[in-house]
Amino acid sequence: MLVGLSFPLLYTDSLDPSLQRSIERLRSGDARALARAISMVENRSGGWSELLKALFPHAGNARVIGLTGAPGAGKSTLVDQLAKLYRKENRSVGIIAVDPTSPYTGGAILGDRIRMQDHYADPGIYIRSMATRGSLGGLARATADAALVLDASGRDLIMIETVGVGQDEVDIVRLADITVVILVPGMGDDVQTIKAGIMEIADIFVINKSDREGAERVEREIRAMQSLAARNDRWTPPIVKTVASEGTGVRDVAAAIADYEAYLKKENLMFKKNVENWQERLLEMLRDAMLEKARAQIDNGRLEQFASEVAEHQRDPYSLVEEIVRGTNHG
Ligand SMILES: Nc1nc2c(ncn2[C@@H]2O[C@H](COP(=O)(O)OP(=O)(O)OP(=O)(O)O)[C@@H](O)[C@H]2O)c(=O)[nH]1
Ligand SMILES: [Mg+2]
Repeated sequence: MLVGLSFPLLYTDSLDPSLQRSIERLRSGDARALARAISMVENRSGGWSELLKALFPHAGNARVIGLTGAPGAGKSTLVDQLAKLYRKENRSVGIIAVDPTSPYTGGAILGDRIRMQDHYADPGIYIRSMATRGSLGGLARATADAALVLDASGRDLIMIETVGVGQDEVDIVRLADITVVILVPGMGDDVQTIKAGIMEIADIFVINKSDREGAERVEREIRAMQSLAARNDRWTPPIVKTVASEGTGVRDVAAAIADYEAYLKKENLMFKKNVENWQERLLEMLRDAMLEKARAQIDNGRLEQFASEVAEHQRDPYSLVEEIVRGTNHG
C-alpha cells in the first residue's frame, strides 16, 4: 500500500544505532537476533515498543496459519510435517507454539515427542515457544507481537500452534489468515464438546489420527454442523483426514490451505479480514493503554480506599470512574 511507503525510512533513520543493527541482523535471517527480538517484545524489556514500531513497516508479507485442537491431537506432528513440506518448496517457516503442553527443550528442539530435530540445522525454520501464561500484556498480545517480529524477519509462512480451549486461544487464532482446527476420533472430544467458538473459526478441518476408528463419525458430525450455519464468506471448510505421524494426508492439508488462500484472494477477502482483525486489536491495544494510564494514577492503596468508599455508599462508582477518566485525559 502506497501510503505505508513513506514511514519505514523515517523510523529507521532516527533509531538508536544498536537497535538498528539488531534489526538489520534480524532482517538478514540471523536466528539469534530473531530470538533476542522476540524475547524483548515478550518480556516488554527496554526498547520493545521502539523495536515493534521500527519492524512494523517490514511486516505484512507472511502468511499466518493458526492450528488449534485438543491436547495431544497431533498439532505439533502436523506442524512438523507441514514445515518439512514447505521447506521442500523453499519457503521459510516460523513456528510459534503457544503454551505447549509438551515443553520445548533447548529453544529450537521440541523434545523427543516431535521430530523437530530434523530441522535443527536448517536456518529456514525457526521455532519458538510462548510458554508464559499471564505474560506481560497477555498471551494473545505477546503472540501477536512475536508473529510480527517473525513476519518482519522475512519468513514466508508462520504457523501458530495453540491448544484450543479458551478465549486466549480464540484471540490468538484470530491473528491467523487461515485457521486449521484439528480433531481426532474418540478421546471424548466429540465435535459437540468442542467449544463453539473454535468450530466457528475453522477454515479447514483436519481429522488427525484417522488410523483410529471413528474418523467417519467425526466427519459426519462436522458436516451436520456445517449444514446448520452458512459462513459470511460463503466458504465451506473442507475436511481433511490425516495420519500426521506417518505423513499421510499432509499434502492434502497443504493443498486445502492453498485453496483457501486462493479463495480469499479471489474474493478480495484477505484485506477485509485484516481490517476486521485490526479493528479488534486496535481496541484491545487502546483498552490496555488506557487502563495502564489510569492505573498509573491510582496506586493499590488508593484503589482500596475508593472501593471502601463505594462499598459504604459514600461515593457512587459512576461519577468516580468519570472523574478518573477525566483525570487521565488531562494527565
Ligand atoms: N496414531 C496416531 N498417533 C499420532 C498421529 N499424529 C500424532 N500422533 C501421536 O500423538 C501424540 C501427540 O502428538 P503431538 O503432535 O505432540 O500432539 P499435540 O497436539 O501437539 O500435543 P500438545 O502440544 O501436547 O497439545 C504423539 O505421540 C504423536 O506421535 C496420528 O495420526 N495417528
Ligand atoms: Mg504440541
